[in-house]
Order: sequence, then C-alpha cells, then structure tokens
Amino acid sequence: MNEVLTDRLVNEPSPAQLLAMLNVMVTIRRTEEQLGMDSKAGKLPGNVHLYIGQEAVAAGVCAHLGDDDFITSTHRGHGHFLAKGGKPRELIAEVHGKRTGACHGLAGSMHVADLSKGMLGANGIVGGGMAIAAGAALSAQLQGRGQVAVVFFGDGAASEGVLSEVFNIAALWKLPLVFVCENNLYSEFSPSATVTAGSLVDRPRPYGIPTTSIDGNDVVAVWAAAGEAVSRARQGLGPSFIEARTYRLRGHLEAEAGFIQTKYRTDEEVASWAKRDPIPAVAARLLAQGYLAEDGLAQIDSAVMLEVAEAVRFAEASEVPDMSYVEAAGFIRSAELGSR
Ligand SMILES: Cc1ncc(C[n+]2csc(CCOP(=O)(O)OP(=O)(O)O)c2C)c(N)n1
Ligand SMILES: [Mg+2]
Repeated sequence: MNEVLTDRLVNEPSPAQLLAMLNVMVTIRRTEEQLGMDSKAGKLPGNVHLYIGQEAVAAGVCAHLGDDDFITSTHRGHGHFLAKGGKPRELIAEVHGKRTGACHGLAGSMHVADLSKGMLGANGIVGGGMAIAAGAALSAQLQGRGQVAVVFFGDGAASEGVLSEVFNIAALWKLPLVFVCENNLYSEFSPSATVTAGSLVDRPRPYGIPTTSIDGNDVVAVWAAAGEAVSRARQGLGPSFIEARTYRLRGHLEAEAGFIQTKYRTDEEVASWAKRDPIPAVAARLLAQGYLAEDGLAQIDSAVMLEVAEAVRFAEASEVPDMSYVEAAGFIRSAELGSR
C-alpha cells in the first residue's frame, strides 16, 4: 500500500513525547466538551463542529511541527488550533465572540487562526485550506529554512477539485507539504461510501506522491507516519499524503439534534468507535510502560479542567468587539465605517 513511507514503527515516540501528546489530546477533549455545553446553553454566537474522537490526528501530526511551520485547517478546527500551540483561553474567548479571543472575536469557531503559531486558519469553505497550504509551502521553499506546511482536510473535502490542482503543483515543484486527510467516514450526514469514489489513499498516486493509510485513532501510528512525511518535506523531497482513518464521536455540528429528524448512523457504530477512544488508549500504553501513574490521567485531566474553567471565566468577563475596534485593527477604513 505504501511505497515510500517505510519503517514507520521502527521510530517510536519517547515517553516524554507521548505524554506531551496525551496532554494535547486531553486539552482538546475538555476544551471542546466545554464548547459543546456552551453551544447547547445558547451562549455562542455561532455553530461549533467538534473534533472529539479525532484528537490523535492533530496531536500526532503537530508534535513534529514548530511555530515556524504552517498548518491550514477546516470547519472542525479547534483541535488543530490547540495542537499547534494555541491556548484554550484564546480559543474559548474567540468562539464566544469576545475581543480577547485569538482573532479579537472576529473569526469565531470556523475561521480561528493564530499566525504567531503558524496556524493559518480554520476554514468554513470545505477544501478552502488546500491552496492556502500550498502557498505556505511555496513560501517555505523559497525561504529555504526547512519549514513545512500541513493541510488538514476531511474525506468529504477530498472530492473538491482544488485537491487535484494542489497535488499537481506540489508534486511538480516538490513543495514541502503534507496532506492529512481525516477520514471520519461521513461528510455532514452522508456516509463516505455514498459520495466518495474509490479509495482516498489511492488518489495521490498518479501524481507520484507517497501515500499511506493509517489508524488515525492510534497516536503512535499518526506520529510515525507524520514524522516521515514531515522529514521528507524538510529534506526537500516533496509532498506526502496520509489518510488517517478516524471517527467523530459527536454530531457533525452540535446543533444537529435540533434539525436532523432521521438517524444517519447507528448507535452500535458510534459505540464501537467510542471503545476505540484514542485518549484512554495512550494512557493505557504509558501506564503499561510505567511512565504514567495509576491516577496519572486523572491528574492531567484535573489540570486541564482548571485551565478550561479559567478560560471560560476569562471569556465570559471579556467584551465583544465593536466597530471602532474593527477599525483600529485595520480591517475597515473610517470612510466605510461612517457609511454603515
Ligand atoms: C465548498 C463547500 N461546500 C459545502 C459546504 C457544506 N459543508 C460543510 S461541512 C461539509 C462536510 C465536510 O465533510 P468532511 O470534509 O468529511 O469533513 P468532516 O465534517 O467530516 O470533518 C459540507 C459539505 C461547505 N462548507 N463548503
Ligand atoms: Mg468527514
């Protein structure tokens, strides 16, 4: 299946690296559970698409990236934001539409970005991050400092035409770009099999792009595949493609219970994937290796919960942006402001 990405399991993360990834995954989980509650309580100005269940993908890939590297994300972008080093309080304040948020409350859940961390943005346009990531990868190539770009996208987005264009130019120009397709088996409420022809892992093959399909709920497998892909990119060997097979444990968006009349996936299917939750799996591995105490996961969890609770208080106490703030931030000219 995999022509060039080889010897993945020879290279395992150290216990410290695995613990760091566990921390990231718990941070994503608890931050998103909070945002899910806030959404249901009507406290958010917009919708949220939660990443719960898919945390191992963002954590395993971003473990290889520094602030100088770039990522682009999707409408389901909170996990990518946090894994790339964004802070829960800046995300929570942003999703609450507050001026203390990562984008001054002007971007919200679906467009949150943190340029200081190379997080070029979530994106409400399905497939919208692909060409942006190619541009970032071209910039990295021209700078010649070994930076890489990673584009996260879903199985549904893989059928957007722009992906072919980006495959073509990335392969031709050997751009330092890593494609990470998170195949969670659904596009909104449509099972992949009803909207996706063939197999995703095969799609980059005609362009000569190395490609692999891995268990996206196994953070070690993600880490290993991403490590090779990022290393290839940093060495100037060009793009790679990773299909990470995973599952979202929540709805397509939190509000869906209010308008979806018919079930589009079975309780059994959700339950079977819940048993493959990536977080307890990592904790069990570290425990078995003697690198996590019996209550180690609970301790990580308590610390994260405190941080999230503090972030919520911070967001709730913060002001919403107003038009003068938008003007000061340089997004709009006073002449335009006057005419509104
Ligand atoms: C260009 C475009 N087409 C359609 C939509 C509506 N839409 C939002 S999310 C989504 C499904 C995306 O599925 P996938 O890429 O698998 O991501 P997932 O939601 O599973 O994470 C669609 C069709 C959109 N936002 N943008
Ligand atoms: Mg999907």
